[in-house]
Amino acid sequence: MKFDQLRVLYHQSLFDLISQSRAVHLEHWAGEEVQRCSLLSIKTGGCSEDCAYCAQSAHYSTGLEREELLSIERIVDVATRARAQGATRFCMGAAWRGVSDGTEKFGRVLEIVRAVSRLGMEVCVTLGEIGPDEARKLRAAGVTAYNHNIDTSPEFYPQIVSTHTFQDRLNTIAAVQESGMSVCCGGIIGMGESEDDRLRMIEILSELDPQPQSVPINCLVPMPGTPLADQAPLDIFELVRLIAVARIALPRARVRLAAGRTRISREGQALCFFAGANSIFFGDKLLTAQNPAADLDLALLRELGLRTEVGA
Ligand code: SAM
Ligand code: DTB
Ligand code: SF4
Repeated sequence: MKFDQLRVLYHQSLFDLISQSRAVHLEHWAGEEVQRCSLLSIKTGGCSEDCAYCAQSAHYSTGLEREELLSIERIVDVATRARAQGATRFCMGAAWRGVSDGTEKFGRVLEIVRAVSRLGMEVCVTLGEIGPDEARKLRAAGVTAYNHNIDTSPEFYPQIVSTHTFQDRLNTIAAVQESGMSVCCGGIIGMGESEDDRLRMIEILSELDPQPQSVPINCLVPMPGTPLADQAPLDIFELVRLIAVARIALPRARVRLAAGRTRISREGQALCFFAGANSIFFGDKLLTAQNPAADLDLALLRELGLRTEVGA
């Protein structure tokens, strides 16, 4: 969908907007169903990139302890527990600029993927920049989805990252699309970008061909030591409006209410689900930041009459 259309949608009265997005949602999805994804940082900190929001960048002193790539045993153990708690998608993140075929670390990642994919969940990885060879091999090893966010508009991107470009992000996404893995691509809001920047981001996501199958909307978690540590929290209605517009522009995508839920009230989250969000990260931790406690999330979903796919 084009920017001008998105702007008209976004600036309607809130109730008109969410009525419309709810109708689109119900055409394509079971309205009461929410997917639970579990996240694990398999390689933490020390990243060469300077993404201004990220606790894992080596450019900032964030107090985060750097860790090497976790062992297969450890990862399979965490994934098995996540499955037992009801997660149907397991996402592994690595603090790398990217990864290349032929390196030892890529070989280890492939082994990890083979082991985790035997557990029967959707397997998602987010390893930074990759090309067609890496994408093909990851898919063959059992990856179902690759997460690579455009994060914001192309116009605002240079204010957030200087060590790689928006076009670099698009190139990786193209390689993933070509490989046949599904694409998980979204962004972050609350970094100081304008509402128009957010709509430009939705425009670009919705114009990808094919559209991404999964769209995480992260609210900035201000990490101490990063340049964005003091950003004010986002207005809840701006978030709800963006989710509604994302639902309308990307009707078949899972729209994930991703990072930052600890600062959103139960009522706010309820509005996000009504507006079209149908997936969350589940479990007490994101990659390095806190997520709401699993029992609180289960209680919230239960009270709202929302159903998770498997388990509870
Ligand atoms: N290094 C890889 C990359 O940049 O693609 C994968 C990991 S990176 C941490 C994955 C995504 O997490 C980022 O693209 C960003 O959208 C999100 N993220 C990271 N730090 C965040 C924060 N403090 N608040 C909200 N989202 C964040
Ligand atoms: C995504 O869009 N959000 C997740 C996942 N993809 C990898 C990561 C959120 C990270 C939040 C900050 C942290 O835990 O350090
Ligand atoms: Fe590195 Fe990814 Fe964090 Fe950027 S977002 S600093 S690439 S881990």
